[in-house]
Amino acid sequence: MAKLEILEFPDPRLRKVAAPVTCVDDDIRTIIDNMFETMYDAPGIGLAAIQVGVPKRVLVIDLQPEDEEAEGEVCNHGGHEHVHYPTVKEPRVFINPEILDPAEELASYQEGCLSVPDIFADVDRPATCRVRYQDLEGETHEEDLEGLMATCIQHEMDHLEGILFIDHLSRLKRNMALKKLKKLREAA
Ligand code: GNR
Ligand code: NI
Repeated sequence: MAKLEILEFPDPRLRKVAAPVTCVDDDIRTIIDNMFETMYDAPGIGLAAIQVGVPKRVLVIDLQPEDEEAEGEVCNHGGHEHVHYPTVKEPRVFINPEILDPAEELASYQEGCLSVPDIFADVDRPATCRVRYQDLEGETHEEDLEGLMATCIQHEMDHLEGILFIDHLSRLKRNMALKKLKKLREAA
């Protein structure tokens, strides 16, 4: 496995429309292995192949949910007591994904993007949707998604069309985000 370089805004390669995968072969499976290593290292909950310079319609996602069956650790910062559980790995691969039946109802999540580091903003998207995709064997599946998974797959699908989450913000909020990104880069 190898960690890959993540392209960052305003790299023009992030604006390309990714091409369908015509054959799910070992080359694609190697890219996917490397995408997982890159995503876990970042760390992030999703990654589109285009973010590592591969303009193909491939996504990996792992929401790494907390395992509430496991023993939690009580934590007390700022006088606010809560429990942290260890996370479990739930790696998901989506090849040639298509979004079906997006809900009219919207949900708002604070999004971030590994290609727009350290910038976070609320984005409204359809609260639920269906996804059709191929797996590592090239088999086609369909699945209903909700919550963070629905948001994340829509964020990743945008990457396949050359769209970034900052494109969904009002001009004022986008300009604020880009100003902050410039400042953070100057400080680094
Ligand atoms: O790590 C990520 N977190 C995230 C949070 C809210 C909505 C979407 C995401 S995806 C992002 C990783 C990334 O940039 N994927 O393209
Ligand atoms: Ni992203």
